[in-house]
Amino acid sequence: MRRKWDFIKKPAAVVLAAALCITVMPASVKKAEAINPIVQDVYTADPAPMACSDGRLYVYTSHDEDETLNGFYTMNDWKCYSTDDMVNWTDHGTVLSYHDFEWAKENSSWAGQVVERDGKFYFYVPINAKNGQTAIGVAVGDSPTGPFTDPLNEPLIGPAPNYIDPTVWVDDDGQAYMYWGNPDLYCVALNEDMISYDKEYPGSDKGIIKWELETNDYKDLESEECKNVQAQFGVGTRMDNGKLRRPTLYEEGPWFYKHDGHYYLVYAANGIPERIDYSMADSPLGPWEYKGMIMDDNVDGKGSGSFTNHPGVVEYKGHSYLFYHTGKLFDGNGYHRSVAVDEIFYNEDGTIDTIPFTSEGVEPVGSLNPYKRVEAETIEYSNSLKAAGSDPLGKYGIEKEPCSNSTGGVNLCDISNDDYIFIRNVDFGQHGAVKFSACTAADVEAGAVAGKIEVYLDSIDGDPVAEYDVKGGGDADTWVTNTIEVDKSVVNGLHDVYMVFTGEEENESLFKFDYWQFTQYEIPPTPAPPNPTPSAPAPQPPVVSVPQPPVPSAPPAKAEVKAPAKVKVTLAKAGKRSMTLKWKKVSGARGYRVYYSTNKSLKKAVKIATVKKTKVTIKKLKKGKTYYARVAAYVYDSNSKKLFGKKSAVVKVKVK
Ligand code: FUB
Repeated sequence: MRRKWDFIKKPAAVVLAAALCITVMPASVKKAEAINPIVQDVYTADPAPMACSDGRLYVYTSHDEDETLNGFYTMNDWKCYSTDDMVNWTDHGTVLSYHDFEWAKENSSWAGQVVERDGKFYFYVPINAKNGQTAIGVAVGDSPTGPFTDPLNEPLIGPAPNYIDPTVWVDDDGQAYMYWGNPDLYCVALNEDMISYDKEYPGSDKGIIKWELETNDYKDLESEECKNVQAQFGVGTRMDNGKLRRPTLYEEGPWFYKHDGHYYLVYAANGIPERIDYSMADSPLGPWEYKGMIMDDNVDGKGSGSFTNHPGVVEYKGHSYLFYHTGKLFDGNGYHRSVAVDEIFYNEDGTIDTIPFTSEGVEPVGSLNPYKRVEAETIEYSNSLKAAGSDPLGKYGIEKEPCSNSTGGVNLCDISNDDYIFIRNVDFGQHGAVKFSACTAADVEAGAVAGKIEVYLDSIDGDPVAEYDVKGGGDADTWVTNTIEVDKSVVNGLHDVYMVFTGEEENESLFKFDYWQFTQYEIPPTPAPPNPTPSAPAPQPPVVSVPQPPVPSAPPAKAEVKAPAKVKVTLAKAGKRSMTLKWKKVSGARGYRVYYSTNKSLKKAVKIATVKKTKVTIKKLKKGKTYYARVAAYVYDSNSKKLFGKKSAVVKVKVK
């Protein structure tokens, strides 16, 4: 049967087509296949990433409601998503709302940020007080996903005009600072409790340090003070009603952090439409030095689709990322924004290269372990969300809801025939999987089949590797977990996984899906060698029976796996901000790891790329820089861990 998604190809094909500038698919399909925007079922804005001590990267977002009221931001809560590979994102649902602040009003839940300190999570948000003025509140939680509660029962600061967009950084000496504001910029030094600030901070006005950035503050644009703020935040020309309103470029949405000894303030800049600019300083309170643009509002003649932008910068697994928002999701615009991510690069002096907004997003920095419980809401994309852009009636396919299962979180719901989810880079290991389990709920009689989950590897063409019958438990909220067998000779190695849901054509709510898990094949213990041939029996003393403790069984013997041979690189060629490497195939290799850096000895700032083929093109490199690279092959050892062979000789490429 031809399915409604038969024409969709693998994301790799889309990326390749995009790279070759070949238009092979309708734009809507390309959107569905790309990993930017990273959230595709609701509109999200103002991303605030946090690399958590639990090893995951969390991104907190504000939320543009589907229905925009009074032609203005309609925003009532904040959402949270996490990943540990940068491509598969787990949805943690709504983690904070204006209801959590008794003193606050609806429709003003704007750009927040979460900061971890001493095992607690502090969620700083701008929100209007009941009198309608902006204010900054703080809520505290014991886990990155909350619950968060307001310990103050009043704003941390404000209400006052234009108190929006707080950003917090805890410096190396333990002193935390919070910047905020549009169009003026403010900062306070937070106390150690993170929910109050030092009202007597030297040089402040009752604790507040202010950078005056509006024209009104400077009758004389040639004044020392005006020139001083322009040196810190650039020379701006934003006009309103024919009058210059901003003599600087700073607009709003500051993101404050430290990297490699330099302090950074990255912010929305240059009026409307906003781009992203940055300033640097040697100390947390400046003076700042304006450094330029990081992301334009227009790339190749195409706008981002949103008149605002909002940065969030984070270091994760050896990479630096810029989170931002665009209007690129289906039906997107300035009040229907969507969070995206691209990698950013620092030059040796700490300055940051300009990057475009992309639809490809970033490369994976890890693989997904299918032998641990995986939430069904952990996906790279689905054919049935807003991103697919194929829903003329405005009823998007798969939805998510708070999960009624005892484990909480969210689950997938409103699943209909031929909807699918896509999970990238799933590592089944060398020995493979023998079982597949899923936890679902369906509003059918106990034991009756409500639909199927078909699991495909790498492509939805061909045969599924698992066909799981979703059975009911009697009502829509009785959760049922079943297990089926799968063939380990097929389900092994690294794959992208499609889970396709099938069932009655007309039913728009076949079942709900909470989580899934595979079971790994366990190598059976090697049988003990036979006893040596007994020699002639010696005379024996009388037998006395003594109770013996049970003998512990020996751990299963593991077959020894040899490391693969050294790689020989045959081509190292420069491209425009890219380099292409080719090497000879190594017998038995399951994949290759490429190590590259601008550091000659390949000891510092080394990045890696893991590939299956004997060729790679590494993109987004620094223009004009010389890169050094080496390649190693790997196999899987008996514990399904990668076992690397010797690295190739170092090759050198000067990027164009
Ligand atoms: O999301 C509402 C406002 O738009 C934010 O607070 C600003 O940073 C801009 O993104």
